[in-house]
Amino acid sequence: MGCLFATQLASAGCNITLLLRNKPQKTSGYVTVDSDGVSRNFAVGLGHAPTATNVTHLLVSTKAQDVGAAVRGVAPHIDEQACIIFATNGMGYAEEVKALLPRNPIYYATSTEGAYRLGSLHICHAGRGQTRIGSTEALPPPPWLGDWTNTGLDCRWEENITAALWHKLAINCAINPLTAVHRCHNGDLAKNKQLAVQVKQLCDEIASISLAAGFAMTAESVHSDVAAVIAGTADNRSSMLQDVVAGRDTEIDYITGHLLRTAEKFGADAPYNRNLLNEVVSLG
Ligand code: KPL
Repeated sequence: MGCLFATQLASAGCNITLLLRNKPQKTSGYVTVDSDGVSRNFAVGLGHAPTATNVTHLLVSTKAQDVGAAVRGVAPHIDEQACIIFATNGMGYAEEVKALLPRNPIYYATSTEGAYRLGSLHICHAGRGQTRIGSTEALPPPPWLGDWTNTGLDCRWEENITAALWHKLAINCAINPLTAVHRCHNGDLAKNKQLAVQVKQLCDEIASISLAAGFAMTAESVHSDVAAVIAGTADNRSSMLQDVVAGRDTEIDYITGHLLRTAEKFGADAPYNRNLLNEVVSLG
């Protein structure tokens, strides 16, 4: 998603530098985006966090478990006004950043755009969706929102981004861990009767926790929304399954882990989600 946003913002006239995990050989390069059978190259700057300078807007699109390290790497080079925008799955990863950079304004982006990696700096923009951006600190829409709405993507301001992030978390809780444990496509969660029963059990718990935590709309719609996402992404392998297959750490602590910490806060129990978290942890 980082490459997708970077290329779209670059084409809207923003000065973009991709901060790569490993130090790049060059200071500029191209990101290739395949979309509707056409490949397009977008010129971007290339950099490395420890040498980054003049960072005014930091878009963090790492895995949730890598957010802290990624921001720590750039922190010495960004000033107090620099905006931090998280485009990351899950919830509960921003606390470490807030402790590190207490004065910087923080925003969140949650997206249903479909994009996957084909290679280094090469992605496929597979499906159109919507990106909602908002603040959990009651900040007003920032001036740079116009850069996002000028991209070819459907981007809009979201007044209640916490509810939007929670809704995405609820969907991910019901789909990602189960597909990772059973190494199946999203669609198998509806096709396979036993898995469909498990989805229902997970959703029942997610609905009760959502209600207790004040997310009544998610509580009401989670069963049907999960069914719709399973149908709409039937041939996909969830991001958590891809992490497991690639031997990477998963985002389970920021997805089901966050759900369970919220449940605990409200004195609720969620045994199906807890067992599933333990199963995913034992995979690694
Ligand atoms: O967001 C996803 C993910 O894989 O992380 C879903 C919606 C489950 C699509 O696969």
